[in-house]
Amino acid sequence: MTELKGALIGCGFFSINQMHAWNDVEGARIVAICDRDPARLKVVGDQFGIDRRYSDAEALFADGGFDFVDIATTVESHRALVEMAARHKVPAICQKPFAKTLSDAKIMVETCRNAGVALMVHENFRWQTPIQAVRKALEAGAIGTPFWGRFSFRSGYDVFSGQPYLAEGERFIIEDLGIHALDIARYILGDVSAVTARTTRVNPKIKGEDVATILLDHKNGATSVVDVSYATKLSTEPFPETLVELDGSKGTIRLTQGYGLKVTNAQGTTTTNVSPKLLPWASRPWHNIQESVYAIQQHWVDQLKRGMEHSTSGADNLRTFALVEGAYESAAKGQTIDVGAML
Ligand code: NAD
Ligand code: 89Y
Repeated sequence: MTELKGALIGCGFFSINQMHAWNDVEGARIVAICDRDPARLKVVGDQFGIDRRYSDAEALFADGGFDFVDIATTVESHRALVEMAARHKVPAICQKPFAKTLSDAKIMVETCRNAGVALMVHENFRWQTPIQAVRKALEAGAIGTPFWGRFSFRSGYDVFSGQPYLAEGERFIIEDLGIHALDIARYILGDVSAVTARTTRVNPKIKGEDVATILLDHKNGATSVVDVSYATKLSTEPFPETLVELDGSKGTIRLTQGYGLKVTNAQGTTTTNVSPKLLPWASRPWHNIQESVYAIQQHWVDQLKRGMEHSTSGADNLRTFALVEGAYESAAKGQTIDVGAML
């Protein structure tokens, strides 16, 4: 099998996971890295034995010699880097949040489409083993037709020590974390026609909202609640688990804290342990996220080789990103937002 060569831009906090995962992925390897911060470039270059190092993305693309680019920077640079990739006809993965605004995101999708290059958003939470298990149970018909769901991420984990920028933005939890839970809601219950949200900030040391409660009207008639909080102190810290509740015409699914999957229907109740694997380079409690990084990157390679669209393609992610923008607009106006009108 031909091995794809990749370049990674952005050697920060989360890129370490992506670099480890690239080592494990079959059919691809990273041949060049880029970061405008020389200290970070050196740390990642030395740790992963990458000799081709760039402080400027234009210089990286000008030299070329890679089949795809993995953009692992924070959101401010995403549009410029995706457009740069398109200009150089290089397929691109872009970290979440995809863009600062939905209109930027639409332009990025259009630019890559016009350039004929694949674009995938690194929206990895749907690739988590427990979320995949929920989807499989649903697809197997275990609870009939779902009519209600809850996708819940409530935590008191200190995310600010590893990612200090999260304390500084006007927007926080919906854009950073709620985006994943909203994507899972779409992945499990399908696309959304309307969104209603309420937000608040509990932690006085941060700028943005750290609690959000979002009501989704799904196009298939189901209703779901996406509730996220980084102000919730529990006896056993659940970070970074998304808990799921689904009620269907023939039964219920509960994904509970500690990675238990409980399916109840006419046959009774089965409980399965759907814990993620602890990959050799991973560490608890991040292993759930880390395993999904490996899964999405393997998916990138597999689909790119087949010439097929990715599960979280740029086009797909517009429909998740619209929920982020819709939730902020709803919270600001105290109104329900028509999602279809945004797309
Ligand atoms: P970070 O600030 O630690 O790292 C970003 C790096 O990008 C920095 O080293 C910075 O110098 C570099 N950079 C920024 N703009 C650049 C440019 N134009 N050219 C070259 N280098 C540039 O941020 P992080 O915590 O690693 O987060 C990166 C992204 O990953 C964010 O968008 C964040 O939301 C996302 N993230 C995703 C997950 C997930 O599970 N998918 C988890 C954590 C973070
Ligand atoms: O940035 C966030 C993400 O994408 O997953 C968890 C996180 O690291 C902190 O909320």
